[in-house]
Amino acid sequence: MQYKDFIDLDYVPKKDDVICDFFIEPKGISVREAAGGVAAESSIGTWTELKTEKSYVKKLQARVFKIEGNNVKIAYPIELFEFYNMPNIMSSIAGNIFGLKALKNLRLNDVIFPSKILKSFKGPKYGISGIRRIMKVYDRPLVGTIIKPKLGLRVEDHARVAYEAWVGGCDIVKDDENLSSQGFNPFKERVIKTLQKRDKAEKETGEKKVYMVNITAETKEMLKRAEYVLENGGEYIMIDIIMCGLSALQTVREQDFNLVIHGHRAGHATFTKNPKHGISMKVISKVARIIGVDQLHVGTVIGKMFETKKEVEENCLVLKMEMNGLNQVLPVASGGLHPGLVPALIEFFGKDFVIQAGGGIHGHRDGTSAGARAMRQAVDATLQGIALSEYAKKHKELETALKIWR
Ligand code: RUB
Ligand code: CA
Repeated sequence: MQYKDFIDLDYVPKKDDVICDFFIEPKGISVREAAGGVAAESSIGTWTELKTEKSYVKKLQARVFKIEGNNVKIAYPIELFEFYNMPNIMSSIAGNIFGLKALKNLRLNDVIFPSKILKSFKGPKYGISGIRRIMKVYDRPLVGTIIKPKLGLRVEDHARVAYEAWVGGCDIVKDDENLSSQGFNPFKERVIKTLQKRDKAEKETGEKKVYMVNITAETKEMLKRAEYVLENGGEYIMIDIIMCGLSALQTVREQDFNLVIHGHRAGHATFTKNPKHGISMKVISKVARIIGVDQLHVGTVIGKMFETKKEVEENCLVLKMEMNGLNQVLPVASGGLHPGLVPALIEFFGKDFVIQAGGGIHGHRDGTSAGARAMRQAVDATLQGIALSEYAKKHKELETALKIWR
């Protein structure tokens, strides 16, 4: 078969097909031929005709069924994939094709997975409703912080900063993505001491508090760390899902631990940032949900990260839309956030999300507790429909925050 044989604009996709939306910019060939090349190289074809081809193999070909400008839709027969094997699926639809010389740019913008594939994965164990049950918070966004400085704090200081954040009003305290078990802050000691502070903060505030421990490591080590968190009374783990990989995430989810999984996406922008090339965060969000994260970073619209409003909207949509009964994933807004941005965040995200701020809490002039208080005040004001500047007149932490960050 040649590349052109993979084009069938009359084809009507079957309900079990995997459907991919690509943006294709060819180099030296037509979009049509390039599209055929993508379909071929991601299914049963290659650059030349083959003597080993059989008629039963041809039945498994992918088909380009729509070309609109540079946007191309390709349908893949479900038999091409092993169910419950996301690396296998992604190696086909997001694999070798990205390296083809005849393509200047290629971007996988969306994938529709048929229900047979969706059903084969576990999906989120807790999701939005499970997290709300654990937190006993139903009517407002959750407020979280990342301990800063992100690296370098010793265990005692790390635990103390966590405590200050909790008593100030944070629901969630999390490790940063690059803190694992360094000499200055070993994992086990950190878990014990920080969870002790969580207990103290819970007693003092009467609120549920959680510590999201970064277990990112080699896969077997990650499992040990997850067990350690569980044994010591933790409810949450965090995984750098891009760097650990889909398979590692699946291995952790597979254990069915009673632990909420927070997906950090450090590194995603290596392939999500260029709008013409790579894989969209929408696809990553879907895949992470299917495998089973409970919450995931999705961008902020207004913070320090690059994503457009449309991208963040799509990320949230695929985390929440009906998908074969999979639980909904809680979106996490993070990156450059501070109290002054809360009204815009709530307007965009609604109530079901985490407002997660590092610098925007620990950078408060009066310290972490004051920063956390300012954040909770901003949430309270916004939900009561009161302008922050007005609320700040009687809430000094918010007043200070609004002066620091404009
Ligand atoms: C934010 C932070 C997170 C980023 C990740 O810290 O540490 O790792 O949000 O980016 P700060 P994204 O609040 O000090 O900016 O959420 O886009 O994946
Ligand atoms: Ca970080």
